[in-house]
Amino acid sequence: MTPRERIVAWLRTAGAPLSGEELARRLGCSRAAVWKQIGVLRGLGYRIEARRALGYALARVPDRLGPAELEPHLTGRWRDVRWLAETDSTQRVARELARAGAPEGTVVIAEAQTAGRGRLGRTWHSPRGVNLYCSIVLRPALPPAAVPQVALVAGAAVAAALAATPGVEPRIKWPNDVLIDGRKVAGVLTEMEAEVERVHHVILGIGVNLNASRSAFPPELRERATSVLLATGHRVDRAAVTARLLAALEARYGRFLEGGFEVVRSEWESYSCLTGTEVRVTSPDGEVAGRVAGLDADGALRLTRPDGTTARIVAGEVTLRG
Ligand code: BTX
Repeated sequence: MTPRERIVAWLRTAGAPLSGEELARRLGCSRAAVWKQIGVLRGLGYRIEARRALGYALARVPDRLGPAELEPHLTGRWRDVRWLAETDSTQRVARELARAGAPEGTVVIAEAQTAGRGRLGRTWHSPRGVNLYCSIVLRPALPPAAVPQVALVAGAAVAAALAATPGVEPRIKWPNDVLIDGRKVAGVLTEMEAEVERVHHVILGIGVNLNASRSAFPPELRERATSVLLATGHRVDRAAVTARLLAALEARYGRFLEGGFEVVRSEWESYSCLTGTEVRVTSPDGEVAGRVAGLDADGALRLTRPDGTTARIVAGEVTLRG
């Protein structure tokens, strides 16, 4: 954490005002330097009151997903959060950190993205200050072919984290769209660098629409996208939801690395909106139609074709029939 982030974290947890002298002692700097940092924090939207003879007290924190705002909510071990007011794509930033040796669990969060990425070259619309855009550096000891399972694990974690919000019943559409009331609320993207047998790193990107209003989406998305605010009528505490999501993900990812996708499969299936429905899947191998039977132990989608035979789909786009 930067000195400013540490000041915020201390003021948040102190329970009583902290003197400039105490803050200077903790930071190992002068009181004048503390005063300067407090001024910068005020400029960033923190309301810090100076109580005579007592010290500084934090009256209000801005709605932001920086390390200082997340810290009180974090429960897991992934605590290295790199926050950016704006970037092109957190995927790009996380990839550069990974190439420079950032450890597993390094999290990049931006308040806005100017070139947010979806899968297959698509765009992820990323308006400022209302949603979650994060990328996490992972270093799983997996063969490259197993990496799509990481995205499924992430989909289950997103659904579980959202399900904890009253009134939200998330569903997953294979492979990893998360929907509320049939509209997309979150997307997951995995990008990896690997050799033939060994993964160097996976950058797991997650975008979740939290407090976006209808007008925050471009017209072409308004019928297909939603946010927690739009679905429930209530704004969420973005920092609390983000921390819940990171904890949900870390727990499931750990279980997945130990026991394989099988240990996450039944939870994933409990959120699936496709089981039993008639679908058409477009994949690199062509088009298949059938009824969704479920997921295989490796995360492949199992379809029962009209002639009763089974098809296994490892990648593709699903559309509902009928
Ligand atoms: P996807 O390819 O499944 O979804 C992209 C499609 O979803 C778009 O073509 C559009 O139709 C629709 N869409 C675009 N923006 C939104 C939105 N905000 N809400 C709902 N629907 C939308 C899913 O790709 C993977 C998305 C990952 C996004 C994260 S954000 C943090 C990280 N950084 C980054 O650049 N990408 C990831």
